[in-house]
Amino acid sequence: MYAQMVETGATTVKSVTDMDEAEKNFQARIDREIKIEPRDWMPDAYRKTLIRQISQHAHSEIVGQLPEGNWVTRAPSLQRKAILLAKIQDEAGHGLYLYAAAETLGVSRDELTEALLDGKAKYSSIFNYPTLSWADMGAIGWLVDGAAIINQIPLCRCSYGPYARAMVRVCKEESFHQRQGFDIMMALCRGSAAQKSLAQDALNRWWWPSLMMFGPPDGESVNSAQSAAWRIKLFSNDELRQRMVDQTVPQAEYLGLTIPDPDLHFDDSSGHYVYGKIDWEEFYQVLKGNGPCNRERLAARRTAHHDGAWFRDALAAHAAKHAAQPSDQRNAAS
Ligand code: BYC
Repeated sequence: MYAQMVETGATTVKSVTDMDEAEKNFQARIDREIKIEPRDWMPDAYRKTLIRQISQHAHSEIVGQLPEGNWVTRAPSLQRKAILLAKIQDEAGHGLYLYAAAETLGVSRDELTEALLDGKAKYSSIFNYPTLSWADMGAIGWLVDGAAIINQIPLCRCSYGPYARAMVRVCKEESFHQRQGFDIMMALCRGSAAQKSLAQDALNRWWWPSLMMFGPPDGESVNSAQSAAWRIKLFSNDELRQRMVDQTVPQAEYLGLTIPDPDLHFDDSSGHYVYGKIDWEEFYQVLKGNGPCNRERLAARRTAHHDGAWFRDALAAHAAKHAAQPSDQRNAAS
């Protein structure tokens, strides 16, 4: 379960001498930072790599609604509930833009959904952890959306036009999500001792999984070299992870919270925070389907897909009826 079945053929970088004329021209366009558009010629491995990454990203947005959905009915005020609902709705929208961007590469949304539901496609490891208290809504917004922004801002400049353009809007909305999460953390940290301890507990549980979101260390990242050559990836996993640590540690200090890493310290010579060892075994276990909530998340998606079948059928029947009408009747009806 949960193994990537998409063979992209992009785990080694093709050298210029091994490229044919079309591939050389393609690489030259990438190097000149010209965007690649759906109708442009592209190597098969570039297409497959994008389908892999964009669909994983889309699935993450959709599965990412589930941990937060757990708290909609228990939000502490009407205002917090309205904000959380709006955020979750935004994630559905992000999934939609991303599935649409993947479809421009010649794959159907049905195929992508099937790969997720069959456990063949990945989604972000972070969404396989449980949301145990209201403070987790703060920690997710602050840390998970914070990590998402750091990862996705560079994607606004990636080489594939539809993906880059989708990311511009996604990043604007993620920025609002991150602020709402930090606002929840601030409210808890300014509250009672019990509220502050909920915030600390949430940070303790979400800190390391948030750092894992950026993917394996550079030395173990099989896709990075070719994705960097194609300008799908503009920064390495470790570079972005470092950015996350550097940005978040002062925010935790402002909140009066302690990052759960005894080895964390600022290094004057590099100007960066040095952080402790990440438990990569835990990360790989989550990827294999053995995280705390993997089975629950997939079961919830399968149920939702099954329960929504009547609605999809109704939409398809309506579209077919509409298409069968002569165009003058269609215009009068609309
Ligand atoms: N979780 O060679 P690597 C969000 C896989 S949405 C699971 O470095 P790559 C949000 C990787 O797929 C967050 N799997 O891969 C939503 C690869 O396996 P395959 C999602 C992971 O692609 C709602 C293998 O490990 N964001 O933030 O070069 C609410 C080796 O890795 C993970 C995106 O998808 C992981 N964390 O780099 C709130 C952004 N990390 O496919 C927030 C777009 C790695 O070869 N994606 N793997 O079998 C990317 O930027 C890149 O795909 C990654 C990984 C940096 C994630």
